[in-house]
Amino acid sequence: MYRSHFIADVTPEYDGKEVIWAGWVHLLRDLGGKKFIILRDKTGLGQVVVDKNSSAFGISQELTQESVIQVRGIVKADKRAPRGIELHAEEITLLSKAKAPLPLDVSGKVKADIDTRLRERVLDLRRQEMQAVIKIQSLALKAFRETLYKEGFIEIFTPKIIASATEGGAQLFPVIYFGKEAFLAQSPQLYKELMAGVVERVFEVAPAWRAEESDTPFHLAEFISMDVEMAFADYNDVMQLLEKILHNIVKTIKEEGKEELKILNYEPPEVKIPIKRLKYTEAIEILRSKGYNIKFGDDIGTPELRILNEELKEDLYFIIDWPSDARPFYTKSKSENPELSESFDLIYKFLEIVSGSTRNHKREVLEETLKKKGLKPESFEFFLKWFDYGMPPHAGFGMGLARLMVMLTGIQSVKEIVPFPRDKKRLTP
Ligand code: AMO
Repeated sequence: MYRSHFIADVTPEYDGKEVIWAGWVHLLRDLGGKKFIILRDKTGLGQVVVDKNSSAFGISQELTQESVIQVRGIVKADKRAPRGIELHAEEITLLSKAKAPLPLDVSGKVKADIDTRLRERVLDLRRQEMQAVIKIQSLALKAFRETLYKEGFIEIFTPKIIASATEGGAQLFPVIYFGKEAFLAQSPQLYKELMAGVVERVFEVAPAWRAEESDTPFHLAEFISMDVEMAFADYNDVMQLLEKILHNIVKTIKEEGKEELKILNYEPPEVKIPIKRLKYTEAIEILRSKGYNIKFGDDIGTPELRILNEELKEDLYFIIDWPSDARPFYTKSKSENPELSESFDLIYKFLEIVSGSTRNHKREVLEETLKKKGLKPESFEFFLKWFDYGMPPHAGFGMGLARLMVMLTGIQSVKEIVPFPRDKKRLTP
């Protein structure tokens, strides 16, 4: 048994009892012949006191910051100590000695730049702030899954080595697959659609890969995509589902992540339902009225999104009904105006977090849109074939976890959020 209690579980009521803690040496201090060890475990920090005449004193002299130790001792209630208790060490076992000096200060007193932080990443992740980010992300995933289970969705996995592009060809990572060319999945798009044609309501949380050339704070070469696909539904239905999901995610984090939000000194925005829906054509009009030279069909970039955010006075808004030409081949056009599509992006301030649509569910239409986009229907036969055998109308969306975390933590770069980010410059650690 390495420990009898986590640090935070020991309260002043334990006065006089023996407990065993295990964790990392966060800080060390010498004071009047005594040694103070601030010990850290996953629940927080606790104070260990080593008296000069304790048999643990000898080994305490050898300790370095971030060494891993086990401490057996007697709890003393003391109002002056952090959390009202301290542990008087009787025995210390050194489980793993850390080299000194550390390349990065885990206590957070000495600030490091982002390149140092990413290079010395495991030490950086041990900092309180990063542990809070990791915990908030886990809460977001829990709320995502719970909301979907409640709505009758099933979690699935789809292949990550695939035969063709789904979101445009330029960003594909090729892999050699038994001598043939294959690619890392940019998105589970086509397979999640096929699965919606089996069990109707599916979701997946999995990595996706894009060989992004642009080095922005919001692009990664590998990101976790939270995907949803729903049969017998259109884009309005999935936007409503997304509103519920986001509402529950923020609620869960505010309720269960109070400590973590306090550490980050951040409050995520309330998700007011319904979230504002702005038509693409209205967005273009607003931007033109502000002097932007933007025409129908153009993408709406970050500077333009910032303007919309200011004009709408909403931090969270949908831009709906994008031009059909600007969306992937699987996106359904509006029947009354085929120039526009049944599609949406969810924007947080100036950042696209989610993208979704009603899908084409007729084979002839898919073949036509593939050709229009210069793609060969034959290359997609593995997908199209199943549209001959009963594919229900369906809709869905994909949400980038790291971008969602920008909204949930206030951290302005996905590279700081993801534990081991992959981008053009980084393949290790
Ligand atoms: P899209 O290409 O818009 O849509 O991607 C969906 C969401 O994934 C996130 N994202 C990224 N996050 C970090 N780094 C990247 N390089 C990156 N690229 C995308 C964004 C984005 O909103 N198949 C469709 C979704 C659907 O319609 O179901 C798709 O992939 O948050």
